[in-house]
Amino acid sequence: MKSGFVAVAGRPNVGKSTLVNALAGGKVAITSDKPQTTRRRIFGIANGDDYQLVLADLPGFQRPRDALTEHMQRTVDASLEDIDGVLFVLSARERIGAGDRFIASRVFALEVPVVIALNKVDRLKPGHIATQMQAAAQLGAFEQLHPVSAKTGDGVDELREELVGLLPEGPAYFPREARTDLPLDVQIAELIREKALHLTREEVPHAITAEVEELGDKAVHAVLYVETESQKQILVGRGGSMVKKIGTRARPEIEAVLGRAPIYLELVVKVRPKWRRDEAMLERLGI
Ligand SMILES: Nc1nc2c(ncn2[C@@H]2O[C@H](COP(=O)(O)OP(=O)(O)O)[C@@H](O)[C@H]2O)c(=O)[nH]1
Ligand SMILES: [Mg+2]
Repeated sequence: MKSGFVAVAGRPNVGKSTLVNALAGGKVAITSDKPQTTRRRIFGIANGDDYQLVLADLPGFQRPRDALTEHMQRTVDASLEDIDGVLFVLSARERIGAGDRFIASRVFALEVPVVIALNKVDRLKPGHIATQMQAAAQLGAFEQLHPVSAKTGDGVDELREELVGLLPEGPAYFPREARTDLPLDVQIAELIREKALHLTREEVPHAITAEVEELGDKAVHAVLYVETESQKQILVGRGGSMVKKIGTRARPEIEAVLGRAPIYLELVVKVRPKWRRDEAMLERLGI
């Protein structure tokens, strides 16, 4: 069989995580329109009869500002070693410019095959897509360029086939039914963080992290951490309305991940000043 690793690179918000989910055939990575949604490396695994394609969804390239972003950048650098190819994702909805060229300079220097996905082509005019494809083609010596929509699934099967074509002969690195390498408690914490990200804005999303403290048969105890008392007030909401909403949205997805229902979700909000600079906390979170 064919098996191997493909790293997914691209500017923030171009749809890397959404595309990894589409390629893996199910949700493995959380998504949002907030920067830094993806904080750790997540493997999305696409299994076929005769292949196992492991996609590494990564945080964006960035200049480290604190321990969190430094860890994230280290993750990116480490994940780019020993890969069989790169999936370079661009957004057809935005100008292809300096940010994409910066990432192109990194990925084409890796000396592995690069496949470009021009994402978000849903509801775009063919003329506009053609113009963006021409701009994308200037970025470097790519293998193939695929217009896709991670949202509708258009072009995703063809892209998957192309990526499988880059893989060498090899063993299955993960169980054939696995879709991700994340442990269950981390998957659940990520789902909770996603719902919190969707409901907050400005500096609050950056200050949120989530942790599962107890994962039982029928109950999940989880904590949402923020850095300040005022952020906590926002996440708790009036009379607890916000944290309740986060829980209500997360619960069905948690039940789907665990494959059992009903699950009782106990969710509390705690302040942990400067957790983003706290090496021990980052270690505990596995970031
Ligand atoms: N219209 C459209 N939106 C998309 C598509 N793929 C992703 N998005 C949206 O773009 C935003 C960023 O997606 P995400 O996967 O988190 O981007 P990442 O930062 O590159 O991982 C989210 O709001 C997604 O719903 C697509 O194919 N079409
Ligand atoms: Mg992402």
